[in-house]
Amino acid sequence: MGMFCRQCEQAAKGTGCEVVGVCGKNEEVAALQDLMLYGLKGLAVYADKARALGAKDETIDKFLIEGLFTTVTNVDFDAVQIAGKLRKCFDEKEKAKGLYEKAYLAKNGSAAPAIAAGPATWNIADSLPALVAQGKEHGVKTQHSDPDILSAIELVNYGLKGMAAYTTHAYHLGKKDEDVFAFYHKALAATADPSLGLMDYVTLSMEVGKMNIQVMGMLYEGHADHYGAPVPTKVQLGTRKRKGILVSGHDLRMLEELLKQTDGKGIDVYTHGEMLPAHGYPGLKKYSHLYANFGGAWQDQYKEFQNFPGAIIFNTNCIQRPADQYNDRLFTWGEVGWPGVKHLTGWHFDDVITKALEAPDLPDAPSKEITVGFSHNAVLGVADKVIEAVKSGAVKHFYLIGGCDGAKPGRNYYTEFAEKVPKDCMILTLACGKFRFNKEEFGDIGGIPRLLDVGQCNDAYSAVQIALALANAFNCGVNDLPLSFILSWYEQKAHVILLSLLHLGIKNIKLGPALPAYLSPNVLKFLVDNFNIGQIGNVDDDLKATLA
Ligand code: FSO
Ligand code: SF4
Repeated sequence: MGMFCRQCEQAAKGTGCEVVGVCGKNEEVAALQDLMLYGLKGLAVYADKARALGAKDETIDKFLIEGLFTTVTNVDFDAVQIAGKLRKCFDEKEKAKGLYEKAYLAKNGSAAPAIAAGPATWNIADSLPALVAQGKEHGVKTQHSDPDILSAIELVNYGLKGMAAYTTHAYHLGKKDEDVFAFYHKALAATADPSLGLMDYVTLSMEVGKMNIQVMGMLYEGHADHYGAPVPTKVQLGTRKRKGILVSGHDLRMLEELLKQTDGKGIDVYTHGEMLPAHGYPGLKKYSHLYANFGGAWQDQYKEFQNFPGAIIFNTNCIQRPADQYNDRLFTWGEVGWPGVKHLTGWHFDDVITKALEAPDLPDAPSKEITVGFSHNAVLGVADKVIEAVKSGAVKHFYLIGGCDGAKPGRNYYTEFAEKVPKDCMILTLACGKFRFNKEEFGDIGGIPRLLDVGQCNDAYSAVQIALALANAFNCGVNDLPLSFILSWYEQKAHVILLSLLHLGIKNIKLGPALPAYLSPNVLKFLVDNFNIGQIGNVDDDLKATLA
């Protein structure tokens, strides 16, 4: 019995969760998620071979991505729901096998050679306990006996998982790409190829980072095509006395559909966590009932949602075990699941709307306003001013203080760092880590706010565009800019963004609060030797080092 998972920053004792996940994942769900990854590898092996012969099927491509997303931290905790997805996984794997065999026969005039071992041969068990038992045979450590190679395989696995979340959001906005689908198949199939070695996987992990830049770019364009590029926008915090629905997650398309369906119904829609940047998009903020942002980062939901009497819906991570006080007002959607919580599929939100109308009004408690919407379009719109401010010495340094939040006390580092950044320096921020300091006053430099909220974690794409534009303007490399990356990480999306930054050659990143448990000493040494990546330490010392 037992489980082993070390895919997120919360990994117990800094090594891995072995009894129950710190996230709340039990061993049954852990085993089913391991089996999902195993089954998807089998699917990828066949889909990759089929594609090489010119045969493909978008339902297979799409399922692989949704299946990976299911296994991301704080997404799906519902064993029955995952078991259903496993059955679909098996069917899609068999479909990919059929595609491959048919294409092979057509090309060669003979039957395809059978694959005798590995995940391609997986046969689905017929009950939930049997699926769990199967999953236990395919745990994390079974992927390789060499700890360094296992570590490098995990770099790839978790990168693909994180990228899958972004690919799913982009897909919802009509953005998809043949090269991206093909890459998933190639990369995931490679993780099950016993002929590959350490550097093959390290190199592949950098390719995942590269592909993720393309995917984040697709997502950025999907958002901009549908809703216009974000613009600096003041966002109300708190609640007002009307009915309300709180939306948590990252999926803006889902929010848009809900806004359309609640229009004129006397319901306000609130953003939570990573939905905050929605307020900066012209095509979303035009809905006057997209009223405010409520609460802080994901790890505070258990307490904060008890003070939100309306309906609540999660469209992606990070969900936690709900309190009894709001369990019956809570809904999950997309890949998210929690046992006993009503799950919605498709694009109709009648159940949420009915629940919100039945629920009492929210308290009349509006608080302050904050500003969001500083994507690269907005920042580069004032590029002349920014460049001039750097040249004149009015701006000495830029800090990207971004990434995910979490429950560990060491995360106060990021608040303290932001507060101690000298007044002649600017702060770019993104993702949910900013909730630790985004309600503070940072002032401005020559009319440009010192704290610029670039957006969601995937808007790391925008932050990269800002960095590249600055490097271009100053005719230097990104590493030569007065720019430091102070990153907090939590789950696999943050991991894949890190891979993207490393692919771009960005050095001296400070990462915390802890380094990933899945980095073996030798893989970590590779990252330190090549990128001088380091763990956060003491704020004063780290700050001093960036300004040296
Ligand atoms: Fe945070 Fe959760 Fe956006 Fe993550 S809400 S922790 S890395 O899902 O994706 O920043
Ligand atoms: Fe532990 Fe994180 Fe895995 Fe959950 S996802 S079991 S907290 S390592």
